[in-house]
Amino acid sequence: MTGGSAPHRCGQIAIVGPPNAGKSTLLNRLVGEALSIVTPVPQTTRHRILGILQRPGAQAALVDTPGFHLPRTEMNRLMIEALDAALETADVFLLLVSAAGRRSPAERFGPPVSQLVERLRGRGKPLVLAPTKIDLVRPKERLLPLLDWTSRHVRPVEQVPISPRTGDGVERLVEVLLPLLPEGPPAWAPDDLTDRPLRFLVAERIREVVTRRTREEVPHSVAVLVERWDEGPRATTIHATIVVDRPAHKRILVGRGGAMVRAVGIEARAALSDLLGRPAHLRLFVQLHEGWTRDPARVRELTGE
Ligand SMILES: Nc1nc2c(ncn2[C@@H]2O[C@H](COP(=O)(O)OP(=O)(O)OP(=O)(O)O)[C@@H](O)[C@H]2O)c(=O)[nH]1
Ligand SMILES: [Mg+2]
Repeated sequence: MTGGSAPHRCGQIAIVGPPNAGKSTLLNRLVGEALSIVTPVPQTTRHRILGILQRPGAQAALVDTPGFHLPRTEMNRLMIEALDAALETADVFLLLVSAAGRRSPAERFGPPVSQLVERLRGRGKPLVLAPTKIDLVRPKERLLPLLDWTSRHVRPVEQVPISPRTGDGVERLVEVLLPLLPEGPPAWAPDDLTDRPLRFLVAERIREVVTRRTREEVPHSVAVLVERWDEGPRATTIHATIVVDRPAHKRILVGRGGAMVRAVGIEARAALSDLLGRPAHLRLFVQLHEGWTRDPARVRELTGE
């Protein structure tokens, strides 16, 4: 957005797509801060995460959403609720679908992505499509059948192939998105990055480390609660509990002689010092709440939604 006489634009962009498409990686790149957690495990993002893209003449509130999937547990259902809430308030939809691998366009856009596209269509807002992970597509001509198929079947207002990881295509995507926002004065202070409280970002950083270090079903059964927070003169001490829903998962997370929880603590402490901009000490506990992912009241309590 350049040119002194152009009107200021301000609005919301919902970043949507199937799990693992690179939505959170893109949000972090656009905001320039690791706000939303990124892991190789599908269904990492659970909440609506808002990051603010600041450009001369425009502000876009980018809403990262949980990957769209068919809900199986109470937690899944809440994740879809978070997605629907983001669709409700958005001015523009940005759909991310991975272009990596050998699946045909029809396979990529089969269920659950087709169901997501249906959900978007009914709302009459502009849809921009960004095929992602193009660093894995060589030669680039291999993108053409996908772009051709989607322009006929999904009919976005524009398509921009991107790599959230390398940044390839991301500036072009911003140039396409900002003019689609409604005119309006700035809604955020120039240095605002997010509307999520620091406590939430801290809990998510810890969950990111746990998710990266554990496998199978464990990441999906983990919640992190920040219990206490002491600002010391030189360091911040954070007391947090990692909640799991099965005895076997507790055994994995504690590890032999406490090795796993200790390793998580060391890695998370470094990430938290980074986030807080001062030394952080972390006291971590592992607690069993059997079956919490299936209990609506517990899910709300433990995920803070
Ligand atoms: N090669 C490659 N990998 C990427 C790219 N973007 C993201 N990834 C990786 O893909 C995985 C998933 O990325 P996320 O950003 O967490 O994906 P997401 O869409 O937010 O996933 P959910 O929150 O589970 O819905 C991570 O391991 C990322 O590092 C990309 O452009 N290229
Ligand atoms: Mg995510």
